[in-house]
Amino acid sequence: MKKSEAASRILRGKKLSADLGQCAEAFAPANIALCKYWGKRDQTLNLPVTSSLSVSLGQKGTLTKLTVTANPVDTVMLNHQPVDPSSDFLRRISTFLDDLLSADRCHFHVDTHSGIPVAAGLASSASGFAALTMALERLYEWQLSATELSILARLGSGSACRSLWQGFVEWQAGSRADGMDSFAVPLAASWPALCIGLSIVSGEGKHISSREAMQRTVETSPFYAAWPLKVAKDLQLVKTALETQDFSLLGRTAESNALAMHATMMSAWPPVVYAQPETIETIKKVWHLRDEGLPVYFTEDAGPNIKLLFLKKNSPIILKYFPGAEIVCPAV
Ligand code: 2P0
Repeated sequence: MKKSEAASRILRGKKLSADLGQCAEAFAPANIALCKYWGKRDQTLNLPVTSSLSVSLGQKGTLTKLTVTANPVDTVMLNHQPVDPSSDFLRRISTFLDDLLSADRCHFHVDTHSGIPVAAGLASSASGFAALTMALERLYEWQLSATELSILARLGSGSACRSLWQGFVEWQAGSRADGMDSFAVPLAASWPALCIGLSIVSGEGKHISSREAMQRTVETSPFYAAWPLKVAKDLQLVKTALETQDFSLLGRTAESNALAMHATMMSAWPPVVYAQPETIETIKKVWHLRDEGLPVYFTEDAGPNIKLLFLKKNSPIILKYFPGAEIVCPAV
């Protein structure tokens, strides 16, 4: 099924035209998966093989303003800089707008501000497509449900469906071919003491997109068959950890899940390794500190940056050992 067909199941009968100069803006947080999404059962609709669970990053995310223009094409500004019209970044936004609104739609000036390095494994496409979806909802006054918005955001980028909420969020994989049962739901859990430390090893773009890397993993890794079994177990463990506020269980499950995901990529062919030497150094430092009795764990996504997991009371000592880390305590 085409994306436009899936989108029209939600937008059928809704207003798709707008007046020149009309504008709307929305913010969406970035999210970090504690149990990862890695592999699709449908590449066009971004339907995942497994469910996943994330925590959103509070005020760290993307603010996007849409303005209807008379231009024959979309124009995009990212953090006050014009984006190259031939770039993948702009093409993905325009294609998403075509899929939702049809190809003979009006065009937009998209002014977007991202508080995170784009394409460095810090979920910038997640907050970007979630913010864009919410800005469209406001501009057209569609009055869609959160579930419907989550499905639309997923068509832009899988993990975007989790960025519509703060706190802990589960993306339910679903099984339908049209993806109408593949959306995220916010979880009731809260954990004010939980902190995430963003340790930026490198703000450089990825050498391979997560889209391509996950497909290669599904197709060639001999270990991929084990991944859905690992996720099923880890999802339950993360949920138990959230219910019982068991930090050690949360930390070791999230860390082990991330390492298992990277093991599937490393065993793909050609292999995919996002880590840089500084990534491994940071991981070893985490393990050393844990051996010394400090409860700190990590997770890593499709990039070289490490996200530290620890409790608020340990923030001073974390900052001592990771002086450049940016601390977010998001799950209030
Ligand atoms: C996650 N990642 O669960 C996993 C962990 C990266 C590693 O979701 O192809 O940008 O647009 O659906 O959402 C990044 O993948 O991929 C991602 P597409 P997306 O956060």
